[in-house]
Amino acid sequence: NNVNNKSAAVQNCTPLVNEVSMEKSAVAAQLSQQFGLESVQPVMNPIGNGHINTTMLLKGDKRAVVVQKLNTDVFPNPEHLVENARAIEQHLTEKANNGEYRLNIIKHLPTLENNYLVNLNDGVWRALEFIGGSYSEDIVDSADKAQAAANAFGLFAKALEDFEARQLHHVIPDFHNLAKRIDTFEQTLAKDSHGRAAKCAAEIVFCQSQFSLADELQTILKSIPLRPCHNDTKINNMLFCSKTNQSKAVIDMDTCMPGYWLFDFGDMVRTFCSPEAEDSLNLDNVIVREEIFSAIVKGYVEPLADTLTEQEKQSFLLGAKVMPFMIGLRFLTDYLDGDNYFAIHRADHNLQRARNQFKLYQDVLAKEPLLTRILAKY
Ligand code: ADP
Ligand code: GN1
Ligand code: MG
Repeated sequence: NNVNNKSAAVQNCTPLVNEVSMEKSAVAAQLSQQFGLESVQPVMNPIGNGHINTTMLLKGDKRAVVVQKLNTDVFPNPEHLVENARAIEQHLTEKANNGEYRLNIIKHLPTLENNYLVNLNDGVWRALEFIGGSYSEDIVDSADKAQAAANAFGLFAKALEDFEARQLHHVIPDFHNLAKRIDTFEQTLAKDSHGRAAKCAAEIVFCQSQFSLADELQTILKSIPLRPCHNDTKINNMLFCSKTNQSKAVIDMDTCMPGYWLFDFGDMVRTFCSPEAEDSLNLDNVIVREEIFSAIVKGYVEPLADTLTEQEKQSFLLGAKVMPFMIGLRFLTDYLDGDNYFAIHRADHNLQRARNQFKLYQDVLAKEPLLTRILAKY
């Protein structure tokens, strides 16, 4: 299972994404046959840097598709995940047909027998249309690109404005419930099943000193509307066009659920603003770049201008604090728990990620007056 895959990956210091417990060529042949690629010798190689699923590009003689082995520890009900994503796909397609959505739409591909999931010995797989001429990035290198990516997430949110959020399954209940994340952290810390608490005493004390953020959040959430949300607006969940560097497609609909836009805004701040990757050890350089923050506000708010309530806009800064803190807390929890959730590629990887996210969170706090002024301008 995934847990074993992860420890093996760490021992050998090889990326988890390369790990497919069945012979890779056998998986490629079976998927190729099921999804009708009509290929004698399909080739399958990892793409992207996602932490959860195993994502591969499956190349046949005539066409290529993206295939993903779903992480069923994280998504115990893959049928629900696919139903959610397909409902959104269909809604976006209608919008695109009416000229109200201009981005590419990631479509699930059916098997020859018209199923969307394939059970192989090593797990559950699905196929997605491959968006060619595109690339994803883990670090944003210019304000223009930050604005383009934020605008894509804004267009996505706008297009889902009239989507009935209640029809979505709660694929991961309490995904952005900070109070629950804190409870889980405290329980994991009390167990300290891998004897790691002593190695991160300073991080534990720091995050415990910030728990009042959860109360602040609970209060604000009472004043803003529940919306259909993406819930994972990290920069590598947006594909850029290779030719124009403009936004091409919002991807990774796995966590689309009812939620609050402050989280989608906050996750962009978390993943666009720092010039360092989420797991960088160069903590001095893990900072909020103000010009990138401005670009996110501009890009995201523009498509939502008619819809966004004043309270919602005011809640965005809290989102910018909550997301780095909450993801840092989740990384630290997973570290204490023995790395069962996020794919890791080296020892202490989750601890390093947690330190990085807490540093970013501290820089958001330090720059709060400035960031508030930037938000107020739009
Ligand atoms: P995860 O759930 O593991 O984050 P994603 O769906 O985000 O998986 O995919 C991981 C990476 O694979 C993306 O960041 C992107 O680089 C690439 N990718 C995923 N889907 C597509 C697609 N349909 N077309 C092109 N590239 C894709
Ligand atoms: C995971 O799947 P991916 O890599 O896009 C995680 C997000 C975290 C992110 C941290 C289902 O996102 O919640 O913010 O890692 N997804 C899930 O990088 O837990
Ligand atoms: Mg992803």
